[in-house]
Amino acid sequence: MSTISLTLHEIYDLALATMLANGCDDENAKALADIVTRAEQDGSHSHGLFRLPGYVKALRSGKVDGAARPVVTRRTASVIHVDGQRGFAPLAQAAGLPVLASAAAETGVAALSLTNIHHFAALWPETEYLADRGLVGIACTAYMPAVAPAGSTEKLFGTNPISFAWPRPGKKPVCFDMATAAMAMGDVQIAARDGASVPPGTGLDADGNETTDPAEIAKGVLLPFGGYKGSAIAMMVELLAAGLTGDQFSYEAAETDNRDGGPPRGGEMVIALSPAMIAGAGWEAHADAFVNRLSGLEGVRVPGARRHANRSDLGPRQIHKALIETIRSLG
Ligand code: NDP
Ligand code: PYC
Repeated sequence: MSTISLTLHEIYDLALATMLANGCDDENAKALADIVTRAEQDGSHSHGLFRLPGYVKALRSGKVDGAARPVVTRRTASVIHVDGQRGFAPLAQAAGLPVLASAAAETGVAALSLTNIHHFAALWPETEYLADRGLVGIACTAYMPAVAPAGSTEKLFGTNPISFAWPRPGKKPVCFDMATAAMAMGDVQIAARDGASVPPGTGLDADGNETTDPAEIAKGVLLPFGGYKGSAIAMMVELLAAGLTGDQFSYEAAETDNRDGGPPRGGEMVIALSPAMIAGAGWEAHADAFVNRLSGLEGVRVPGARRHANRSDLGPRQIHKALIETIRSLG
């Protein structure tokens, strides 16, 4: 694979310039460039620069308002809503997460629903924001139909990611962030681009046959991870991200989306819990003993550890050359 070396500053500047050149105002462009750069820094390759062409398509088609100003409403002491006003998710999250964190610190538990947003990123930035403030974070969002529920070969669920972060004061949080599909569509697309195969059980081709060819899966369906168990979690994500926020289920998003290749409109649910208020004094040491027991087992690493190790490397990143050329042509 041919690559180009870019520093984190160059990645940020490229993302910022591309968004500004395609209709984002300063605030939206900066929020997006930040999310893209942090994804590349952490090695979340399928949700960093790889997503920029999709963001640009959504701006150019007029689906997304690059100058959107999210509106935050605190409905009760612990229920917060952000209307993203048809913008990309990062600015809406930046507006809502501080309100969510202070509500959870006051009341012990708080929920943030985001609607009218276009989410195309990883979810760990939301949950780690909360964990960095001593809170447990849970976030999920739906997408467009890509995954066949267990028992079916017809797609209904999105790839429906869910992230969970547990705070460890003075240390990096424990954080998982995963599609409920056997593999995120972004990673399937990257495997197809790079001529790689994917593990058996990832998806089916357009005729419903098992295949390890990612290009065939992109034309067919993904499978949920873990059979009916992952399917149940994907269903839960639909209900939390759409049923509970009031925004679109994945199948509804498919009915209204203009198919420009950018992120559809949808909702996101973010929940914050205060262990200090719920478990009380000593919660840090109690949970830490568990995490240490877990990570001390031969062959085990805690989720998030790979990203956190990448994060501490501030050197240049090797980015797919054709992707950089595509992005530069959009600027
Ligand atoms: P992965 O399968 O690569 O990883 C899922 C989680 O498992 C990560 O937290 C990862 O931690 C952890 N993990 C991986 N390997 C191990 C291991 N050997 N031991 C312990 N933990 C491990 O992610 P997915 O492909 O499912 O998802 C990739 C990204 O796609 C996510 O960030 C997700 O939010 C995003 N996505 C976004 C969507 C959207 O609509 N916005 C839709 C679908 C996906 P680590 O990162 O440290 O390796
Ligand atoms: O990788 O499946 C995915 C995805 C969908 C929306 C954003 N990422």
